[in-house]
Amino acid sequence: MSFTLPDLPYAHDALAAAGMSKETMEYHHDLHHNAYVDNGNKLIAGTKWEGKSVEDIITGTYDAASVAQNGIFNNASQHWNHSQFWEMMGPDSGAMPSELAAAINDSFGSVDEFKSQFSAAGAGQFGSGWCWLVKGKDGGLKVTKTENGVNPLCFGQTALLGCDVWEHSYYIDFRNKRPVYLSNFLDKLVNWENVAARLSAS
Ligand code: MN3
Repeated sequence: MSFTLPDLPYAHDALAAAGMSKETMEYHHDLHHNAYVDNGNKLIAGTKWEGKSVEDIITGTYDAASVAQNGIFNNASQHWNHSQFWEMMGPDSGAMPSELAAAINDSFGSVDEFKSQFSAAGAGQFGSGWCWLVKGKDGGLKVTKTENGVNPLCFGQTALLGCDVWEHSYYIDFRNKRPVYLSNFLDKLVNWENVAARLSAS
C-alpha cells in the first residue's frame, strides 16, 4: 500500500467564513500535503516499508535523535498528521459534546484552561510543529507540542486534536499572528464531534 492524498471532507472554500481561506486550503492540502504523499512514496519504494501502514511506518522509523534527517519518517508522519487535521476541522464547529467536555474538565479543570494550555503550546513551539490534545497511556488528557512532523503516535498516545503551526498553515490568513490563528482554530474551526469520536474510540 502506498500513500494516497485523501480528499478534503468538505469543499476548499468551506472553512473560509471560519477563518481558513480557499487559498490556504489549495496550498496546504493540494500542494503541501500532496508533496508529503509523493515524496513519501518515492522514499519507501523498494524498502521494507513499502506496503506497510502509515502508522507502522511512523512508529517504526521514529528516532528522536535524527528527526531532521529522517525523510521516510517526516513524510509519513506529515501525511498522517494532515489526514487527521482535515478531519478535525469543519464548517460547523458546534458545541463541544458533553462527554468530551466532561473529560476535559476532569483533566484540566475547565474548557477554558484546556484552550489556554493548547494555545500556549502552539504559540510556544519554536519553529515548525504541531500542538495536540492527547489521551496518554494513563488515560488522562493532556496538551503537548511536537517539532516538525513528530506526532502522538511516536509516544503511544491517542491524538484527539492537533493544530498545524507550520507557517504554511496560517500565513496567508493570519500572516505572523500565530496566537490569533490558534484562538480562531479553537473557537471556530474545530469539529468537536470528531474530537469526541476519537475519545470514545480510544
Ligand atoms: Mn501543514
